Amino acid sequence: MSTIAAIATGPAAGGIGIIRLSGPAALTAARRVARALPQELTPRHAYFTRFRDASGAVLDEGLALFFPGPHSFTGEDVIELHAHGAPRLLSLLLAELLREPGVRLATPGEFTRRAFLSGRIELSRAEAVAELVAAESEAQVRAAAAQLTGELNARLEAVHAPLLELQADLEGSLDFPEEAEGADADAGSRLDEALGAVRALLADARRGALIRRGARVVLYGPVNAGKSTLFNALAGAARALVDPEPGTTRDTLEARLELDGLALTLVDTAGLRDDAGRLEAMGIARTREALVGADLAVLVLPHDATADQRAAWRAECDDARRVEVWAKADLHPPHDGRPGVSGLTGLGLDELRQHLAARLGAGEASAVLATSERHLAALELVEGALTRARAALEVSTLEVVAGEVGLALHALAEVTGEDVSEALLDSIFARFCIGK
Ligand SMILES: Nc1nc2c(ncn2[C@@H]2O[C@H](COP(=O)(O)OP(=O)(O)O)[C@@H](O)[C@H]2O)c(=O)[nH]1
Ligand SMILES: [Mg+2]
Repeated sequence: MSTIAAIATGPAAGGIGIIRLSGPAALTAARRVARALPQELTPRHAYFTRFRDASGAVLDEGLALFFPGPHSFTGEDVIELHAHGAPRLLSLLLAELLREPGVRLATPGEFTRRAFLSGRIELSRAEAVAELVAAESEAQVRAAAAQLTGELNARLEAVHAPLLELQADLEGSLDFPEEAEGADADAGSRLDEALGAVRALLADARRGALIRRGARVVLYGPVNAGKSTLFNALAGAARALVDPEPGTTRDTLEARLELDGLALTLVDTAGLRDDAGRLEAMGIARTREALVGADLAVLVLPHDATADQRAAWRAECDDARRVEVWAKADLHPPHDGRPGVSGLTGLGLDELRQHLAARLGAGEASAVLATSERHLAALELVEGALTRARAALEVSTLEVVAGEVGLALHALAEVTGEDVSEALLDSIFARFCIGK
């Protein structure tokens, strides 16, 4: 097994810069630059030491820590050298370490990959490290932390273990129909229970995926309703042009904001109208595209909208993803239960923010699972297989039921990493940065 080395801290200058080494040659390599380290090192003890180049000239002073395997992050001997966070200094030290035979530069995520391969952490926790490092919003941090502490794994195991037992019982019934008579009698209720747990997981996972990539909220409605004014007010900057002339907005405009810790992309769109000119019609086509990809669409209504008009605008986006607000509430107080907002005066904006946050499940971030598209796809496979197993129990043979349960177990094992291919590992760890 080769020894790997990398700068573990970010590429910019900072107070502290850390170089990490993992593998059998970690300690001998570290001694090339930290020559004064004692012969016997106390594990996890911080040694103050000088760092020198090959000629013996002092480059810096800092700390060296030794984490002997198997009780280290990777399960191998790990050394951390804490120097000052000067990028050029760190690359000089790293170059010196790489001169040690058997030591090479780590590939992206290789430390975490070794931690997974040595059984120190489960795959979902390894992925959580990547999520945490890439987190851009508070919700992403909290969700990644929950995954890091093994919450996802615990919930997967709660589905996996009973299913494994069920499969054993089903196969027992198949192999020895006489002895195992009735072993599958409660298969229906056991499948229902597993299905319930998987569906709950899936719901949280979908919300987790939303947090991960950030939600898209699209403002839409007729021309001149006040969408761009509302967009600017929510974005906190005069990003979109606002004008009494109808059809001012043609391109879709995006602004990034954080709502209750949830990363959010707000999209302003060209207003809907029938008699639009050529350019404006192209803008309206973009509005429709934006609506397709929206997690939530805010229909901005003018006070004088007719029932027919409202029905037509509503038809642009399904009910489940739509929120309706009355615009220009400073001029025209809302006349049904729907909230009124004014981008101009700020009236009703806090309520709108709260409403959007609640609809998107922000704030509940701590209960959310930081799941990737990969988890989501695997959980959908599990749900599909269990649903088919449940149906097969009524109309088909036990072989078919057992087959579907087997598929579900296989998909679950892929999430936990029990049963995972090299190629999948490559694609997962490719998302890491070097040094993690
Ligand atoms: N009084 C008032 N006027 C507004 C409000 N929002 C927009 N307007 C005005 O309505 C016109 C159209 O606004 P705009 O934001 O461009 O609407 P859009 O076409 O839906 O993007 C502009 O003259 C705005 O100043 C509001 O909340 N109150
Ligand atoms: Mg506009």
